[in-house]
Amino acid sequence: MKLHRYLLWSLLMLTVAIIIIISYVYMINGNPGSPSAVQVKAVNKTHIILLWNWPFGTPFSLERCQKEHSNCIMVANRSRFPEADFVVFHNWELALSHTEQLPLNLIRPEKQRWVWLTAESPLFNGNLKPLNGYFNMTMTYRRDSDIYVPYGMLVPKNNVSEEPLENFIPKNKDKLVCWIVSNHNPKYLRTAVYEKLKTVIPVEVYGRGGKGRIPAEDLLSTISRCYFYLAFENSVYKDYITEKLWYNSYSGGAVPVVLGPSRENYEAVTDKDSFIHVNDFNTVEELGVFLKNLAADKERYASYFSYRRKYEVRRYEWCSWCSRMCKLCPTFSSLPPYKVYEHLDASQNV
Ligand SMILES: *[C@@H]1O[C@H](CO)[C@@H](O)[C@H](O)[C@H]1NC(C)=O
Ligand SMILES: *[C@@H]1O[C@H](CO)[C@@H](O)[C@H](O)[C@H]1NC(C)=O
Ligand SMILES: *[C@@H]1O[C@H](CO)[C@@H](O)[C@H](O)[C@H]1NC(C)=O
Ligand SMILES: CC(=O)N[C@H]1CO[C@H](CO)[C@@H](O)[C@@H]1O
Repeated sequence: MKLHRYLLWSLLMLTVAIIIIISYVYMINGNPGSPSAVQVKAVNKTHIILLWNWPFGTPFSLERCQKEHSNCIMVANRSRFPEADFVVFHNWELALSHTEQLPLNLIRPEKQRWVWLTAESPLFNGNLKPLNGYFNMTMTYRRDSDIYVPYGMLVPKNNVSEEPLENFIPKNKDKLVCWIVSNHNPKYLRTAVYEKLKTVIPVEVYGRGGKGRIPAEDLLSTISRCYFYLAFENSVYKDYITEKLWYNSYSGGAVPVVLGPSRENYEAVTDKDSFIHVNDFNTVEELGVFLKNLAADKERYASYFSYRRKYEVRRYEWCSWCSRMCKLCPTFSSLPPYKVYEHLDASQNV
C-alpha cells in the first residue's frame, strides 16, 4: 500500500516536471512550424489611432482606411485618448493659428506616440519651438520623416509601354507657358522669376490677379493646352514638391518647369528627363529661349514624356488627408521603439 502511494507520487511529480520543461522550451523557441504566441500577438495587435484635430477644421471619413487595414482603429473621439496608441496632431492649428493646444493636462500613457502631421513647408509651419520634446514621430512630405506622405510619386508599370510618345501628349496645345497662382508675394523667389520670364516669352497666368480662378473640373483640360507649366513652389525646402508637379503638370500633360529644391532632389523622387529645372540655366532669358525652341522641336519635346511609358503618376486620389493617415497602419512593425523630437523645429529646417 505504501509502495503504491509512493509510485503514484513519483509519477505525478515526473509528469509535472515534464510539463514545466516542455512549457519552458516552447517559451524560449516558440512552436516550430507555426509563429510563436508572442509573435502572433505582435503582428495582429490592433492599434488605435486618434486624430486629435481635423486638418484645417474639415472633417473626413476614417472608415475607408479602417476597411483597408484591419490592424487599425481610426478615431477622432478625444475621449479615447487614454487607450490610443498614436495621437496625430495637425500642425496648423497648434503652431500657426493657435486654435489648438497640446493636451498636456491629460495623463499620457507611457506607450502612446504623438505624431506631428504637416503638408506645409517650414515657411508655413509657424514657430515650432513650443512643440519641441513632445513628439515621437513626424508625418510629412520629407523623405526622412517617420511616415513619409509625399504629394505624389511615380510607380513603375508592370510592363513598359511601347506606345509612341505622341500618344501621351495632349493634341490641343496652343499656349506656350501657363501658370496658376494666387499669391504674388514679391518676397517669393518664384515671383521674381515670373516677372522676368514674361518679358522674354508669353506666360498665360490664371488665378487671382491673372485670368481668374479655373473651376477644379476644368483645371487639367486648361493646362493640357499648354506646352509648359510653371510648377513653382511657394518656398524652397528639401523635398517640398507639391501637386504643382504631380497633378497640375504631369496629370495636365504639360512639361513642368520646376522651381523648388535642387535638381538632385527632384531626381530622387521623379524621372530625371520629365522636367525642366529653373537652375539648369544661368539666366531667366536663357530659360525663356530654351522653352520657345523646345516647343518648336516636336521630337525633343516628346522626349519629356518618355517617363509615361515606364511609370504611372500616383497621388492621393481620394481624400488626401485620410490617405495620409492611412499610411500609419502598415508601419507599426518597423517603428523605432523609442524616439523623441527634442528639436522638432531644427529637424524641419535642415
Ligand atoms: C467617444 O468615446 C467614448 C469612450 O469610448 C464613448 O463613450 C463615446 O460614446 C464616444 N463618442 C462618440 C461620439 O462616438
Ligand atoms: C506584361 O508582360 C508579360 C511578359 O512579357 C505578359 O505575359 C503580360 O501579358 C503583359 N501584361 C500586360 C497587361 O500587357
Ligand atoms: C514619446 O515622447 C515622450 C516625450 O514627450 C516620451 O516620454 C516617450 O517615452 C516617447 N515614447 C516613445 C515610444 O518613444
Ligand atoms: C485575425 C487576423 O487578423 N489574423 C491575421 C494575423 O496576422 C497574420 C499575419 O499577418 C494574418 O495572416 C492573419 O490573417
